[in-house]
Amino acid sequence: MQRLSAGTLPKAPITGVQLPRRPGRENARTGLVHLGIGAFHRAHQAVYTEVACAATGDDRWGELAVTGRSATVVHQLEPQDCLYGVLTKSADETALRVVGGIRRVISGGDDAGTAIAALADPDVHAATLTITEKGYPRAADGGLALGTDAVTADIAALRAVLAGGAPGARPGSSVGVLAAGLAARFAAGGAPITAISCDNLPGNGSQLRRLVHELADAAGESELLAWLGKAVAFPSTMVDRIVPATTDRDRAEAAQLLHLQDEALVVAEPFGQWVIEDRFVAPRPAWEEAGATLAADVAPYEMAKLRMLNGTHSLLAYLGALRGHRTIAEAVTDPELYDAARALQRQDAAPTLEAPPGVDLAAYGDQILQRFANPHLPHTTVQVAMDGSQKLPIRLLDTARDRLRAGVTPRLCALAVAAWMVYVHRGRDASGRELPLNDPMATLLRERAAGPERGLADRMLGIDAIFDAEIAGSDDFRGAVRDAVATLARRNSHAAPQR
Ligand code: NAI
Ligand code: CS2
Repeated sequence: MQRLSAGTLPKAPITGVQLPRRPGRENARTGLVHLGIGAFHRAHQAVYTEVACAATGDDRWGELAVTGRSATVVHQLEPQDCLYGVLTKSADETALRVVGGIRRVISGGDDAGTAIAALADPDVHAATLTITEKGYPRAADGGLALGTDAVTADIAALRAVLAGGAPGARPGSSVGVLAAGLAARFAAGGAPITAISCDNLPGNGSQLRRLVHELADAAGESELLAWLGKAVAFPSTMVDRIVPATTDRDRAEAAQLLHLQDEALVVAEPFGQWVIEDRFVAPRPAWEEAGATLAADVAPYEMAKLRMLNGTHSLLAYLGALRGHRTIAEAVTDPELYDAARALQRQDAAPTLEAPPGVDLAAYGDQILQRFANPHLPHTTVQVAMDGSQKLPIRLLDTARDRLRAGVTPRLCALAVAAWMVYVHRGRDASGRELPLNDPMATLLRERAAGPERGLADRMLGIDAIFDAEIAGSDDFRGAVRDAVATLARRNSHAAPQR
């Protein structure tokens, strides 16, 4: 079967497939840079841009897509002239849309210079990022992780750009690539630009702004720092669409519809939501034409989503994986786990939230559980389980802290945390199937998890990069986690030995 490309696209069937509708794809100017071209961006922001440009005829928004480090997506997209499909799957629909907004894809490692030059281009008015929670070089207090190799390289690269771009000074992180690009933009005249984090972080725009500003400050570049404060906006966003890693089965299904092989396919649920803080200093695509919400305050949307959806996702991922459920859909249709998930939403998360305008939190939570149950979306428990050291503080411990301050013990948060600890400790599910530990802190986690299950909670709660003094110092929370670990141990007592 031929591969999808600009040359073969005309051979695609005209029914059953939505083809790129934006005018003059071949001559669209590059107006956007995306850092972290993964599955989610292709199924979310890039689709909003595609629909917005088709609706308005605006041809300013071609995109330069930059990977984190891996060149895999480069090899998937480049031979396809950066065309790819989004396969939407649910009980009610299977639909394939071919997206044509990416004009070029490069590796953020080898081609950082190209990304930096693009960010300096006055025709580029916005940058978006989906670099994962671990892509932000933060210290425990949320500030810049000064002294790390990545940040040291970021500072050197930023200085090199301002000194005329010494060769070889490659940034150490994607935030460093952004900062070096902004420095190049400043040096080239300083046209305003908006940098938009689309990662699952609370106050993601403010966090990105803080890191970029602290990089300029650490480099001693006071004029750049002053310019950043005036000419670069960092709006926060809430982003939502379940986009699992693509499987070969997905690719085969899409090939049946497209009659072409698409190695860059992404798969997603029908639901999508994008709430963007209306804080822009430069032009942008008319994303609201595609259903995005521009809001003065994104926080209520962000917190509701991170705590009601992502926190519940993690609870289901760890409890489900330990029980041998391969997918989130299997886990959430397990009655006991469904009840635990709903209780986490209603007893722990919802009381900490200000409902976004017009949102009934109970109904919002039920809709989330229905979305999780989509049997056509192979979202695996182990994929959601990855990077727990980065995710738990955001989606469970912030909730727990608020409940403790209200004088309530967050038992479901404690259960989710305990399930994560047992997941790390056992490394196998009830049937002995290995549970992979994919986490930037894996070495430390394995060290702390080693040893008898008794004492596991105390050993893991001692990791201060994850559990701050308030959480670790709470006897109520510690007791609840210990009890939950003991309960899980009794449940899985027949399971394979620890990792
Ligand atoms: P992915 O694995 O397909 O892509 C991740 C991207 O981030 C890749 O370009 C990778 O090169 C880059 N990356 C990974 N580690 C990095 C690091 N340490 N520094 C810089 N770049 C790094 O993952 P996907 O599905 O695209 O998700 C990415 C992020 O999008 C998530 O972490 C989350 O913050 C956000 N998101 C994902 C959703 C989903 O359902 N997949 C939904 C909502 C938000
Ligand atoms: C998931 C998220 O992998 C995970 O951690 O919880 O990627 C989730 O699918 C999205 O946030 C849904 O919008």
